[in-house]
Amino acid sequence: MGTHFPMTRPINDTLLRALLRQPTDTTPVWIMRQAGRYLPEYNQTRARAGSFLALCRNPNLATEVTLQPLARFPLDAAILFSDILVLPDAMGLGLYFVEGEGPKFERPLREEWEIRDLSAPDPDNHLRYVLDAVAQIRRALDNQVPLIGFSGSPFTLACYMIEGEASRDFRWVKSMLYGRPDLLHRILEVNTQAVTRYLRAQIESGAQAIMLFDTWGGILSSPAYREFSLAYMQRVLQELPREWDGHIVPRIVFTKGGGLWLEAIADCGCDAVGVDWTVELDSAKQRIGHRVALQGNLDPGVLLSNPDTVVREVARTLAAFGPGHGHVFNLGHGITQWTPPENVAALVSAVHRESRRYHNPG
Ligand code: 1CP
Repeated sequence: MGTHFPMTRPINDTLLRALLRQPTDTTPVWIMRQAGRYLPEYNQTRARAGSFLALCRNPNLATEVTLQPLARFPLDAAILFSDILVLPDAMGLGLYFVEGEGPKFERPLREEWEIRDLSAPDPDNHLRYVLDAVAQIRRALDNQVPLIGFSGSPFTLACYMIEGEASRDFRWVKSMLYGRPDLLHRILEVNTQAVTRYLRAQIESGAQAIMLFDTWGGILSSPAYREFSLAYMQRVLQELPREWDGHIVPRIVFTKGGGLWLEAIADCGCDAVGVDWTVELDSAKQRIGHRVALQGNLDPGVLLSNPDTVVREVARTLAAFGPGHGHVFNLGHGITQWTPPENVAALVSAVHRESRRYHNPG
């Protein structure tokens, strides 16, 4: 195991160092959904694949689109091209996409027997195409920058599995949470095991850092967040190997809308906490910066403006974190499909240029 990738560090390891709050010369930057519809070359490859799911299921094409943003911009990390919903798909829920409407499941979890029947898939078997993509991307990267693997959080996956599609009100999830919490806990148990196995398999295939996307934890009350989302992410992180191939595998946890709970999130076993743009980085740093790194948090809407504005907002974000290590620059959520690529170029170069001053000793 692990023999394909002997104990080498990427040539550019600023991401891994920043996640562990070690010194770097600049602030590393990557962008959530950096491979995606704002890039014409992505749309071309997706058209060649036939559909988004076909693209995810083809390791050659998944590798190609993973590398596309890195060919354009000097980003400090690659992120596996896939989707959080391929895991429930491997659990038999039947993922499909309706053009213009987003992801849906053929068999959402509504009946008690469906929930009792649910089980965690074997990633080596049912998610082989993802693991093959991870290994192939690592080979293609040739240790230039580290590769981030990811999964949805147990709770965020449960939201899609129960609603059967994107939701605004989460009526099925909330009615189960308050009416039959035992059933929701049963789903979360299975998801926890599924996510743990899936992330471990990604690490063993070559992922050098991992991220839990808890996109919907922020819809919960504070006590419900701890009970139904955070507790299960903590269990995933407890079960994952801390090191692989002689290197620590840093963990990022991102709860969108989790600004109220930063202290609790910082205690869940992660190395870095992702923050959205509603949080000020200076106050987040004061609250938890002595324990974990911070990742974020430019409003993706800034990228809909112009390069000068982007540079100004980048400088403001870097200044909010201020001097010192342990900041990974990112957006506060995924990049939108209407982003002009030249604004991304301005963002990446501004982060590298403007951040030097905050890393100089003395
Ligand atoms: O039409 C297309 O080409 C599909 C658009 C798309 C893309 C590019 C989807 C459908 N997923 C992705 C890729 C993706 N999804 C990545 C790739 C790696 C990267 O470059 O960053 C990642 C990390 C995700 C994760 C993901 N999928 C999340 C968590 C992060 C987040 O944005 O909050 C969620 C919630 C999803 C579900 C999903 N998949 C796709 C869509 C449009 C959605 C959102 C559905 C909704 O609105 O609820």
